[in-house]
Amino acid sequence: MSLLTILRYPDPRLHTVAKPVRNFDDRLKKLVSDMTETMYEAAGVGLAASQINVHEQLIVIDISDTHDDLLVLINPEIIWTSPEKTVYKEGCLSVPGIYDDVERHTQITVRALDVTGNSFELKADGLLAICIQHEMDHLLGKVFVEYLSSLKRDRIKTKMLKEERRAQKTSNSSPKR
Ligand code: GNR
Ligand code: NI
Repeated sequence: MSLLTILRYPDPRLHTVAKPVRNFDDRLKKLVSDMTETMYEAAGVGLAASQINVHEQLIVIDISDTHDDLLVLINPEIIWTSPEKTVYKEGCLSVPGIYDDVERHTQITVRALDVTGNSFELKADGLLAICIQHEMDHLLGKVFVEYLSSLKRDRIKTKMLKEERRAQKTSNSSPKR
């Protein structure tokens, strides 16, 4: 198992559109296992492959408090959405420290493949439905801040770049022995 590096907004690679997974092989199983470990370590409820710079349609989700309810979605498609929508204060591991309201479908039905390539359907509501829509946006190259006003987005971009420069300075001024 290995921890993977999560890309941070405004990294342009986050806007890459993911391609379908074609091979259900050992490489895929290792990727799922490393993404799961990375999600748990970062205390996230979901992670899309796009966030670790792998541009394939692969998502891991676990909204449980106990880290024992893993959901793997490969090549997911939303096949039904409720007319009702819900606003929720979202966050993202690629935009740490930022939380803001996003409107999503309250309920969805998704069709996806599991890690062995078997197709399944899942009806979701609550945080799970929100999380699936958030992760599927990542696969399309979309980050939640793109739903916010351009004023908010620009402020977030500036804050992220400032923090990135700070982190670089800090690591340079304390060289490893
Ligand atoms: O950990 C996460 N929490 C979260 C909270 C509200 C709505 C969506 C999410 S997903 C996020 C992890 C992440 O960035 N996945 O892409
Ligand atoms: Ni995210």
